[in-house]
Amino acid sequence: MACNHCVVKVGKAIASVEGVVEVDVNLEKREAVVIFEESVTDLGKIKAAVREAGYEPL
Ligand SMILES: [Cu+2]
Repeated sequence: MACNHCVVKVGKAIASVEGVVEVDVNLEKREAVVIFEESVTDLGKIKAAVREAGYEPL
């Protein structure tokens, strides 16, 4: 992630995952805080969405 455009893209990708309640992508820390319903989705699906958007989740 290099700029605010990336932040928006990653944020949208994560937000589009079913079960995600809230997402906050931080450019400086290079991290995303995601609140999601564990009965609906999991970290693997969220990371897959980030990968699909063209970014490599840590
Ligand atoms: Cu960018």
